[in-house]
Amino acid sequence: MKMSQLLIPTLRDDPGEAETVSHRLMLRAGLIRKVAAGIYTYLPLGLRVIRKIEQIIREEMNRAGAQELLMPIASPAELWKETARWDYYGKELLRFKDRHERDFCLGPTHEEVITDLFRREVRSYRQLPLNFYQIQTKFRDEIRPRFGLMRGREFIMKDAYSFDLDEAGAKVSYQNMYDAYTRIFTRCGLTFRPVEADTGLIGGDVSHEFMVLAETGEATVVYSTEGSYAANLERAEACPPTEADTSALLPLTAVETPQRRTVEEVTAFLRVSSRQLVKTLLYRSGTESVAVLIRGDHEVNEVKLARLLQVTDVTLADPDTVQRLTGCPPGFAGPIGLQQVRILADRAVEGIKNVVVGANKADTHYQNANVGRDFSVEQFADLRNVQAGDPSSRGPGVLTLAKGIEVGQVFLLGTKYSQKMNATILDEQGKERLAIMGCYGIGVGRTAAAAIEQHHDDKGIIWPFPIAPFHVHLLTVSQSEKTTETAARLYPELENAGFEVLWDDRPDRAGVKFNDADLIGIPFQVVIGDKGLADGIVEIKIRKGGLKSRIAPHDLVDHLKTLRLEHDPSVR
Ligand code: 9G3
Repeated sequence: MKMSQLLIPTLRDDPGEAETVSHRLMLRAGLIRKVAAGIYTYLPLGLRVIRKIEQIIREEMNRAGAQELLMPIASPAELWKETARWDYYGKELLRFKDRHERDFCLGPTHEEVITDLFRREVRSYRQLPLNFYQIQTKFRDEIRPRFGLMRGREFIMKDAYSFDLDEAGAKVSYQNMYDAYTRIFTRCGLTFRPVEADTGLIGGDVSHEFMVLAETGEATVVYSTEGSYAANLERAEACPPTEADTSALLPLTAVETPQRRTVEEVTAFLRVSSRQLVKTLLYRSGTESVAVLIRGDHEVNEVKLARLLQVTDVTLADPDTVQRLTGCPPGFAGPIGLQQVRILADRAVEGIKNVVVGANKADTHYQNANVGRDFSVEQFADLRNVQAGDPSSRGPGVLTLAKGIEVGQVFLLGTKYSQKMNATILDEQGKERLAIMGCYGIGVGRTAAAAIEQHHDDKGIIWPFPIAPFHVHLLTVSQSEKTTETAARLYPELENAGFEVLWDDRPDRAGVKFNDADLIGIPFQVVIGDKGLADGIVEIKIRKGGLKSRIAPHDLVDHLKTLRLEHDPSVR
């Protein structure tokens, strides 16, 4: 392809709106352009990357025995009402009416639509297992779309849904997808880690997220320094404390703490460690309020709390609610004498003695408060985020925290959807059974963005060979006949040898072309100019590492074939 004939609007300067490397480089390299918040056009170069990733996904999904179909983007409300998700999701679900005033949404995911297809078309256990996938544009009206393709409102997702007769079969389907995802992200050149994830209230208990380790990731990955335990922060289990405090119980004393509300303010004022303070946080879940006790140096994990309470989400109580429940403004709530609410506590609170707590009175705290003597706790549970250095709850080692980008997630759904939608199949005895489902997603644009986060330098993108928009960037740095003729001869030779070639035939200065080539990040650059040709050579530069070599034009194709063996795992 000639660069003069492709729209590749590279930008020299940093676009102000971009906060992450991948967003910045996707705009600068002319891969994408914004149309509206979280909504982008894929320009020719960006689309080639997307298509490469899609092709890898297709190959591996087909290899895994999944079959491709394509469901509509418009989803009728009736199906979403069957699972109660029409009402469950708020504004994130983009709704519209057709000319007959019938309700629809733009599909944010397709559990309902595929389950409807399954219950209409599949009858017998003999047809199972089944796994359907599609690669399709989804819409979610995110409050805060950002980071370009990383968190868009409109985005391309590969979603897959498996159907099995029993749990054992569903587990095989799940493992099969887990393995396919491992192959997909490996082929895309990513350094990633599958981690245990929370399923929310989806039912079943198995889910993994595929996390690409990157500083700009919005997710927190927790893994053990030894052993194989890895989970996301929502899920990662805290070890209950092993040694109990054996201090003697001291007498409870009320102390004035004027205007000291936060852990920092109170502990500095009272000269105690934040580990000796127990925070009392009031949460609302549906119609109920609960108090959560947590050590001063810990943070409540709201996903764990919601799971314990068996609700979909919890929110911190507003100041008015705090005042109503405790009789004091926020910052001074405590468990002593607290009525009306259940008191839950994190396990780390169980064994500590003589702690500081709020006194349910403005500007007052208690010192030397003790569980059992001064207040009681209805239930102790793991309700906190783990911290770096905590012992692993499974196996040896201590926990390390890192940032990650979630590029894929696999779920064992069980019968959550098949039950609500009555998707049954006949078993060997002719009895109706609910199908056991799994669902599996990959963010295609996010995978491209994650690849850039992992593979770039200060000059631009360094594409992993398998997802690069082109393999060879031919740069002619003079307009002479000799240079043009050489390029025109090498171009088809390279294409015939299986290389995808982008020829920068623009009448620009060499410097501009070099900068654009580094920015766009095609793995092999070939520079053809009068000076080199006079010496009988063209120059090769490998984008990754910047290694340059000089080679006779007639040896170019063979030389690049050899280099490809090193850079393209698919030809090994
Ligand atoms: C919605 C809206 C947003 C959503 C969902 C539904 C997330 C929703 C979870 C999933 C689960 C799996 C199939 C592929 C793999 C992931 N955000 N989820 O269900 F209506 Cl507005 O999408 N779906």
